[in-house]
Amino acid sequence: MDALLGLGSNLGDRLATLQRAVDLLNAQPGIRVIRSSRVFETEPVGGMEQPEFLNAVLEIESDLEPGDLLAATRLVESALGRTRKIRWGPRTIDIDILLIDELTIDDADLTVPHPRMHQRAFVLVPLLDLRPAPTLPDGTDLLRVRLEADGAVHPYVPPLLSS
Ligand code: GSY
Repeated sequence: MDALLGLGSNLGDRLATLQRAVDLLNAQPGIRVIRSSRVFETEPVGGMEQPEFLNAVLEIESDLEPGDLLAATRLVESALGRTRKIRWGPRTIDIDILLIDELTIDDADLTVPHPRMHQRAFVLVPLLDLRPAPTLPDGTDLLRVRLEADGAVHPYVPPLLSS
């Protein structure tokens, strides 16, 4: 299956962390990173005073079941020092599953499409690098949605490369 992952970091060496996340994801059995969007520097969303984020979106190919894909992303987050303390707080790395093919999943620990992806410029702008006319499985045209979180989003560096 083909999936899109959202990456974000706003603590430590943010760019090195995103690159390491790409490399660790690519090294997971059953996951191949296909390509990355550019990396954007983005205003924090969620109301907390915190450093700016770097965000990117990755396209991956995977033969894992969605639950196993989630477990793999959690493993990579842990390897990069992510702890789950403050819900909207700063973090070394955040890896969100945005879309998996045309699937809709509503489980206790995994909702796909990601429930807030269509409201966030820090997801939608990088996503446009990979999907110029993005739609949700229900047909929603993501170019026509009203953003609730449209803080500043600036290109920072070219796409991440996977080794
Ligand atoms: O949901 C991801 C973590 N996060 C972010 C983020 O990745 N980027 C920006 N700009 N704001 C954020 N607020 C949270 S929470």
